[in-house]
Amino acid sequence: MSQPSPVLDETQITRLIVSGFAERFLADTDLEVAIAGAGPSGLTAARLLAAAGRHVAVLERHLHVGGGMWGGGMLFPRLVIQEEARPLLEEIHVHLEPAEGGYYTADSVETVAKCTAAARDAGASIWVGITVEDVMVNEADEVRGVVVNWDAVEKAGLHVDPLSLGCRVLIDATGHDASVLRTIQRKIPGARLDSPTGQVMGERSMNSALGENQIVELTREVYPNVIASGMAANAVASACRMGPIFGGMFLSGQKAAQLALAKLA
Ligand code: 48F
Repeated sequence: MSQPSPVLDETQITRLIVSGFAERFLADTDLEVAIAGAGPSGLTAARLLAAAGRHVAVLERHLHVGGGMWGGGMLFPRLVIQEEARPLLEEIHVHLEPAEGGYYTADSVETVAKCTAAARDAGASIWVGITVEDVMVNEADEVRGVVVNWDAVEKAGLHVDPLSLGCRVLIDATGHDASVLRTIQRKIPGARLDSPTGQVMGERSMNSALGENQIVELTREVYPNVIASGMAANAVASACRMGPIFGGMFLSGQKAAQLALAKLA
């Protein structure tokens, strides 16, 4: 016979939520790697770093993860992926359908779910509803952490001070806006990023072949302790956008993880 359910105790439920949150959040105040943005590049970097035993957290401003994956192309929820990125998706059991031209297609909902689950299973924290609104710097203006707040606070325009999480490496995986790097150039006088102008130049109009070719090479440390990944890497250097072909995003996340591991070694 099944046991009767305990009488539900609302205050106990409250304690479980607050203590569970506090325990994990406190542990994440001292990170090896902080990743801003839970799109394909950020989730891939998080999974590979956590699998390598590193203390890593993803901070995502929306209440949902996945970035631009959900909508595929123009809300048609399919992702197109090239051969080079196939192993990164097969190792997390995403079903890839071979298609004409040597491409593969995948269901975007399944891909978001499996990238997310794999990153969590590997041990990465994923915080949603939290915006990276600034960075912490040392005397030499090198980045040594992220400054975070609830996205709801930012949206409501409330005057509420943020909190800070330390990290040795920050990955800007915030997509087309490269929003963390733009904050660095706005807030750190004289900050020069590794781009032809020393600034975030903004992405160039679409050319899928060029954009996909450039993205892995452009995934690099663009400011001391800050690695640009995914579309943020192309946006820094005025490289092309590529539309709904996603292989480069997963490969960029992989390179960002490799670069972060090298810095932590
Ligand atoms: O845009 P997004 O999916 O970035 P990505 O990994 O992938 C790009 C593709 O989705 C697609 C494409 C394919 O060819 O071009 O667009 O480069 O995910 C970026 C995530 O970062 C979050 C944002 O909500 C999104 O989920 N984000 C942006 N700014 C911040 C942030 C911030 N300041 N703090 C936290 N999260």
